[in-house]
Amino acid sequence: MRTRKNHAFYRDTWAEVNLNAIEQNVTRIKQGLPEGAGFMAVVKANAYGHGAVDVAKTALSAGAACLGVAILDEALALRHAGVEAPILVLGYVRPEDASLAAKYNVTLTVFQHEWIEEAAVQISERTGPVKCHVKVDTGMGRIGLRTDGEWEALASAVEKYSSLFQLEGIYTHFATADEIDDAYVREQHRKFEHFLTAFKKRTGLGNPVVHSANSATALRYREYAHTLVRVGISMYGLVPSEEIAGEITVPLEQAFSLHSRITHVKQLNRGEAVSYGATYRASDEGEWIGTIPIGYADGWIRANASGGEVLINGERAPIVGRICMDQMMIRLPEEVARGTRVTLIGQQGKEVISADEVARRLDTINYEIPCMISYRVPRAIYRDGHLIHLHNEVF
Ligand code: PMH
Repeated sequence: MRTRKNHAFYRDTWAEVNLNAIEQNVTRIKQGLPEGAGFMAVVKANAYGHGAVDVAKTALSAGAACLGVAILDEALALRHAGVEAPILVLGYVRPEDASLAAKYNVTLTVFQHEWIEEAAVQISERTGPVKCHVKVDTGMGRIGLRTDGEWEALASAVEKYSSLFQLEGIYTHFATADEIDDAYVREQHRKFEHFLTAFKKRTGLGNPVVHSANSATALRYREYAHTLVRVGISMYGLVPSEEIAGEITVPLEQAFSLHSRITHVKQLNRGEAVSYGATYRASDEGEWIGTIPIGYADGWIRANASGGEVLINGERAPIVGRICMDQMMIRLPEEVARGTRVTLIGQQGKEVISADEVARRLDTINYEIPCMISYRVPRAIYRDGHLIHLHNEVF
């Protein structure tokens, strides 16, 4: 079972990930950074749905210095795949799991002095110290310390167990870097500078790792690059928001596309219905309807039916009727052969359906689109036009 898993798929729906696009995006974003600023490739959530191991390796070979993930499990998966680069867990890790982080040389985010006390019991001189970055909440309101008192308490706890915790860096996260108005970002930066000064003074670290920039910040506020930028969405070729899309001068190429094939074609009489609820009725005599094997269990949620289109033979075709768990229907301009390729996200000829278009349709942000395409859709990983890996989590 084990050897077979992941290497093949037996359905006509798949996602393609173009590693050359990711490589190029990393290179281009890096070119815009100030001299000496490093690049953290944010590969949490299976690299925003693209496949964490391949994206991580590609980003590292394109010049990324380190990786960011959300949870310890994601860091361990990368280690098990042979990735040796520094990895920072951006989210909370349970103190009882700190020893595992130490063992696998995974850097943790710290911001609570009690956490240090609890984790200290779990880490031994044998596992070695766990590397830590201090997280400061300067206005995101998610995780991080907020006051001088909280910083002092954390610093004291770390000093008390100096053989168990190795403070390497300090960081924060911006809440509004993808909006035109910069007032809130400037305010967050000012607060961060305050903690940065206190951090340097207290730790005596001459050259700490300092970072605050997500994609929007890295692309729009060069002066906030510090020693490292943490780039997710734009590495995948997507703009952080529609609001600032016009400001972004770095050319980005979308790496993710989603495809399927026609499994069944039929002609309906006027008034005949399609799918649950029989909500769609053929308005013309002899309307051609195609069935595609993708549905809401694939993350292709039902809301895609309202106003949604796909590409077939280089043309747009509307989704008709309700989207089912595993299948949906489209109206075809003419009869097409079973097996004809359908593109749900991506390009066919001159037509493109971008992740941004799907996000607008679903009234959400582009980040959600590749993330929501579920485990059931195999990821076909391409480099230089060749399929190099296939990830099928089902079989
Ligand atoms: N750093 C942290 C702490 C993050 O949470 C994220 C993204 C990034 C960097 C990368 O941001 P980018 O993709 O805009 O470049 N985190 C999230 C999130 O929690 N929800 O959406 C994006």
